[in-house]
Amino acid sequence: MKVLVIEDTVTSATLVCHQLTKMGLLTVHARDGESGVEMFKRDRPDLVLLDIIMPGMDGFEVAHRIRQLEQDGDWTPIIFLTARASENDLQRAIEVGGDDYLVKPVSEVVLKAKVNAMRRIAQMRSSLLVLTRKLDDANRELTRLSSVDGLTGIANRRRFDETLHREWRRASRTGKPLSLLVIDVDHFKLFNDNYGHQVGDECLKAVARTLEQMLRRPPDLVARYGGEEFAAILPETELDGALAVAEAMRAGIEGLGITHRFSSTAGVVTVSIGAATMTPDRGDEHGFVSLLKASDEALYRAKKNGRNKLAA
Ligand code: GH3
Ligand code: MG
Ligand code: MG
Ligand code: MG
Ligand code: MG
Repeated sequence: MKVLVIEDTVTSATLVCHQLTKMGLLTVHARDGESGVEMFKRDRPDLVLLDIIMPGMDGFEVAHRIRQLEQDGDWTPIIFLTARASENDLQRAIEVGGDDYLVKPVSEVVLKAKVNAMRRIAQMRSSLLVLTRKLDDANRELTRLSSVDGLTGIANRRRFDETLHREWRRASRTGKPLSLLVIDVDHFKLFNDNYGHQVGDECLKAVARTLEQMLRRPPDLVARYGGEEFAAILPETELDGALAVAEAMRAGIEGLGITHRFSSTAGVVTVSIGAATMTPDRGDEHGFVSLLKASDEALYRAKKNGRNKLAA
């Protein structure tokens, strides 16, 4: 711990520095306010002992400057040294940012008590800062986890719902079309029943990764909607564009070549995709339900058409 003593009277400074050194503390001494501020900048001490009456810049001004030099979250304890504790002086000492005061000549016992008290406060304060930082990190992680699907790592249903609401509202302001894809793995019950749930899980992860790779623009989002069903939100996208993304997804999943001998489609895992596009009316904030319904109905048609298909 480094202590900066700013005191113009040499005898008083020498005594205080001697006492501090005996306590095992490192001391630096400045003989006037100006050099005190400079030393503060250079040495960044852990504690400042500050005389009030000095030629040139007095202790009040020095304390004020030190508080201005501190960055957000910094705090260096300042203990004033005063010849007589007048109420006026103490009042000002507090106003300019002082934390405590010592009456000269400084008693070794009182000095020790006050330095230790400041040290304890500083330690508690830095523990608190560390804790606050950890809490912030934990909070961020919780926020992230609350929007991520645990199995596949892509967006979860909650994030999907929030995004759909938001994008629908945005589209209702901008008058731009909003497209939705609902993607369902074909005969996935048969896949699970024959290859096992664990292989099924691995399959879902691969499907999710591939679907995400097929997105084209930053605002596009694909989420695990539930079970073996996924959904993609494509803002400012016409049906043509949505179908192009859907076809890339369909072909991409088929191209993974995950064997599924029990599927009626291609001998590999495939998906069926329902697409719908709507341009919300101005001020229509809740019509996204009809967009979901239209995509679901399209998905049903894709399934009926033989699976591994798109429908709109
Ligand atoms: P369809 O082609 O008509 O969609 O048939 P399907 O078998 O895929 O549809 P169904 O809805 O009958 O079955 C879905 C299956 O998906 C049921 C369940 O075993 C499986 N499933 C849902 N969630 C998970 C999961 O998290 N992991 C695994 N391994 N399987 C899941
Ligand atoms: Mg003085
Ligand atoms: Mg299915
Ligand atoms: Mg089904
Ligand atoms: Mg399903």
